[in-house]
Amino acid sequence: MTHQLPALPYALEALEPHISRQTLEFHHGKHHAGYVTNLNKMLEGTDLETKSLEEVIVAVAGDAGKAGIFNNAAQVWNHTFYWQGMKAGGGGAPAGALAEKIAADFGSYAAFVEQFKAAGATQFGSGWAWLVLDGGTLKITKTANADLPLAHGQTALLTMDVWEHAYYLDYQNRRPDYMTTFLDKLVNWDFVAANLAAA
Ligand code: MN3
Repeated sequence: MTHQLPALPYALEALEPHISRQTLEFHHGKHHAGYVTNLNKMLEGTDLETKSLEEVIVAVAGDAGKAGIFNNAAQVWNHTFYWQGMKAGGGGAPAGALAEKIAADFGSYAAFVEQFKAAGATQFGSGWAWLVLDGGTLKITKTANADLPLAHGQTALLTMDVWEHAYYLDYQNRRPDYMTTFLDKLVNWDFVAANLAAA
């Protein structure tokens, strides 16, 4: 199959002032689009050409000879997932069953926030911070570069891109400010709750 760049689930300026139109133009229109283009080129004529994105990722994960395919396929998946995890007017503590699950597995929402920010802050260089479901328990993880929970038998519920291209135009080197804004103003908890319910 030919992989497509999915449209953003909101307008380019929808996340302003927290994430600018300019950041989304580059991040979605250049970076995410570039991974889609590269992936399609790499898969052309191979036996992976007919596979779904998830099937490609699982098939090449851990295969050093196919790291280029893994990196581009995973980055296509990661960015599509990241966009869905944000919305205008999002952020703050969730409600309902998700709030109860967070309290049960982390102790409190504040403890979740602390762990999630720590994962993003301690990911040296490029990568992602995640809320995942692992064996029925919520956990915080971080991955380097393109790596993702699907390659580790975990179910992703939420991700935060901590590559510099995600925040540099708006926050320069202040990754902690971007992370605080992501949690306080942008997280789409409806998306996270739906992922948890479907897991
Ligand atoms: Mn990115």
